[in-house]
Amino acid sequence: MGKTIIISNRLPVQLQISNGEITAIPSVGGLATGMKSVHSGGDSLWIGWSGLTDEEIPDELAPKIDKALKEHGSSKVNLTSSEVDGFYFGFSNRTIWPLFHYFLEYSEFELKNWDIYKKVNQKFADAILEAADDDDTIWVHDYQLMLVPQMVREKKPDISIGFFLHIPFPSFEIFRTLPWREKILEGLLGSDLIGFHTYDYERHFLSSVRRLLGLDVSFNDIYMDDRVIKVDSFPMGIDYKKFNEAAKENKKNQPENQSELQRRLNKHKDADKEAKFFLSIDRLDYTKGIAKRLYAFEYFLNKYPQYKEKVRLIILAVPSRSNVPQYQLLKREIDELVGRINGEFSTVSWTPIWYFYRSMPFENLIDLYTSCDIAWLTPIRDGMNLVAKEYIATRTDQTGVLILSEMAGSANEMNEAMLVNPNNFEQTADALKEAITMPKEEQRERNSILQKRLERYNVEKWANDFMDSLLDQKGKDFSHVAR
Ligand code: GDG
Repeated sequence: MGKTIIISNRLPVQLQISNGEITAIPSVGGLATGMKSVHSGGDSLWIGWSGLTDEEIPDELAPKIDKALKEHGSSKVNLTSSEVDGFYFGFSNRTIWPLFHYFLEYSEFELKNWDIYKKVNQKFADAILEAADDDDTIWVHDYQLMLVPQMVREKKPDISIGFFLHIPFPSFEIFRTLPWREKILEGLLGSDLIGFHTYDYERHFLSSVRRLLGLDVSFNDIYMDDRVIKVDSFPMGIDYKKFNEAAKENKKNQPENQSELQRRLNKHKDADKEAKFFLSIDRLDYTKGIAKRLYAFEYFLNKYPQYKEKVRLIILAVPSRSNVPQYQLLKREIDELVGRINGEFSTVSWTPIWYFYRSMPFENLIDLYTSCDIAWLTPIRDGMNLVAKEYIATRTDQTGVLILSEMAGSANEMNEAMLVNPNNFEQTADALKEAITMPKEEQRERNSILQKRLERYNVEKWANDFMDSLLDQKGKDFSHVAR
């Protein structure tokens, strides 16, 4: 068996240039962690964009960068700033991202961006072809690279290719509006295995394949020429141990070792034992429903005024894609809403919303998870939502309430959470009240079930299941099924 090649838009390392020297710092994100079991040792390679455009890399530093990346088992695809604009900010984030999250009205169908998307996907495919041997296994990640599987298949017909989509696959009625819908499907069908977070996304994809390409689909197998492509769901997990152990350490922290944030949170809790903290953490993205959550919070305070001065909503909104206009508009809307609600309800001793627009270090994330009584995560549409899983993993005494949107992929595996429709303010306000008053015993009952599930189906298991399924698919003899 050959090596494993992982391909994603971004590499799992961050490059830092200082005084002509390069440092490559491994990322701590979910994907990088999850792939550890696959991307370790000498027999794997990760191909992706470094985050620096060609214009940002001085010629004399290019070899140093390649060397630094090689030490992390990585190799970069070079992109110019206009390619990043058309491929990443353009087609990926202004066409596919909104469309696949059902924001049809935000989706732009620009021929120019589609052309750049194709060109950049070819760059990624070429980088794979340059590095790959016939017995290698290729794992392509996410919506930025949907044409890559077919581009590789054309040149290496027998190589093993898997693809995983981290965002929803929309229903046929939405997907059919894309002018390049057949091309996207054909691109994906270069794979041997196509994975989604949920069974619903899998069904939507199969339905589009059947209706747009007229291919034969039987159960979760697609018959195409002399190939059989398997489609399956692999709900992504988290590094449960990492979050759980970080929370245990956090609890042990003496005041002198605590972060400023943790000290402040504790001070407020000590001052009023009845007070409750609601927690909202997302990238600042219109799919995450942050503005709706703020309206629902206002509705809650009006409907249940007895909780004024008793509850506090902590919002961590992580800056994201801030040069895409929809994101700039959303930022303004959220800034205004927070200002308006705080202006309307604040008293001399109470500010209802604490709003952080930034990315926080991991330790502070754990401070928030462990200190907040209720996690309120209600995306309008979300492929999975790992924050919901991380919150539960940090609840070492098993208390805490998770209010989760039905529209998050994770809701499928987290039935013991309080599931709500983010558009239903009445239901959400009632859920908040129920969460505040939920007996600790009930919280523990719900969370112990969730924790067991998350610990078992962790991110390493997710990656291994996908790889096993891909190897299994490759090992099958399909010569008799050619149709
Ligand atoms: C996409 C899909 C799918 C957040 N703020 C900070 C921080 N985070 C970390 C969280 C979590 C991750 O970022 C966010 O993951 P999500 O799954 O919630 O959301 P997306 O970024 O939209 O991810 C999503 C995912 O891919 C995986 O397939 O679940 O549906 O949209 O791990 O912990 N980390 C730090 N500081 C922060 O301020 N350190």
